[in-house]
Amino acid sequence: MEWFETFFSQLNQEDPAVYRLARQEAHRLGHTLDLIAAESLPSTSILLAQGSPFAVKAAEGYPDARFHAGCGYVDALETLAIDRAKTLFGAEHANVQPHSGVLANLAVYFSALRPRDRILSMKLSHGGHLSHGDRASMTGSCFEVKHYGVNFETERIDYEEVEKLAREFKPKMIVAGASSYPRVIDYERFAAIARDVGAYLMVDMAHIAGLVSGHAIPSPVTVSDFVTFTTYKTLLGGRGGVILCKQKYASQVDKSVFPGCQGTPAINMVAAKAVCFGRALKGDFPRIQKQICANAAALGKGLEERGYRLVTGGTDNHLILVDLRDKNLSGDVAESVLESVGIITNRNVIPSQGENPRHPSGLRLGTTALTVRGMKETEMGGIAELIDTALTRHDEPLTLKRAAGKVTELCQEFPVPWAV
Ligand code: DSN
Repeated sequence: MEWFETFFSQLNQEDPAVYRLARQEAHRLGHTLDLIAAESLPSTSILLAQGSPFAVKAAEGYPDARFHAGCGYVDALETLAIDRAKTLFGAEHANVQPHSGVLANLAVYFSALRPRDRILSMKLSHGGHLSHGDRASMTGSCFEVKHYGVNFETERIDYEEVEKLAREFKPKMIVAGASSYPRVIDYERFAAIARDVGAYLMVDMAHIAGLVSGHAIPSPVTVSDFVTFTTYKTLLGGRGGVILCKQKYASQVDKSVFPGCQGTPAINMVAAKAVCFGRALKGDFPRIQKQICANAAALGKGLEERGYRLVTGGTDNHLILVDLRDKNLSGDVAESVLESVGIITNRNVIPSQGENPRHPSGLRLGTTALTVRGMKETEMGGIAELIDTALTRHDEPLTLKRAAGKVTELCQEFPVPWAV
């Protein structure tokens, strides 16, 4: 692509070391199959928006209330991004400035809670997220946190346990949302529990925001006090976080983002968010989102047919969690065998393994990036076969070489438009 070559040639003149790495990364992206559930494949317009003149501007504050001059176009851009986010999700208020999902979560906590207040959230090892009060995150040291988890038999959220814990612990905020949970979450049930104990409900829909916007799965927006998400996963945008909330919390949320948690926003990322929401408001977006789910289901079915056990027995969204214990393989070995043939995945804990196992026994697979490349159920069947071949015959160099060749063929048939 012409713009990409111009970018590379400028970079090469200025900084050959960074140029070489950027070119290698673009080549890696174009010649591997990305099954990381937290990634997608941004369009050329998203990449260009991130590198646009908006990268220059310091713009502390909000539209029409900035601490720097020269913000006329920036104000119009941020207002456009906010309006599009509100329309897309049917939200009363949106803040598009958070640099990341973690910062969006922090800003919500500090907008509604005081240090040491209580949070009830999903356990990391059951599919939650570090920023939901895990010990390793500062969210775990600022607040008093208790975790709920999944039922070991169904491997689904145990709403009765959530209810019981909420009544005993009396949290000020309940957090719903996960990063490796393959099932739809019952937001109405969470909202009822939160109402019952007088807690705020915050939903972190980072992984599934695209699916929600495309009506492929239910939305948490109307029943929650606060919703956070990132734009670079199923929403197919660039990096960065967003907060949605009821109008009555708008001012406290805005103050918590700036000046509470951040300084000047990254206006180039706000530009990419505007482009991302504009794309998601177009007619064919729901079709892509439904295909992401259909592909995840097809990939799961292909693996089940080859004897793999899926956590919860399947998926409602963009990801599957494969339990490798029957296969006598750890997730880290599986991850590196698959990488050696060009299939990029990540190891993950299986809920019943308990906290911090030395070798996670699961593999988390997501279908967003492959779907954006145009792959459908047939290709998912082929990829399930490739995964199985690589994992079961990982000590046969020739078999791995043949599998890598098939990955290359698939990459050529479904190219990444801007990769080299
Ligand atoms: N939340 C992390 C993940 O799910 O992998 C990164 O975005």
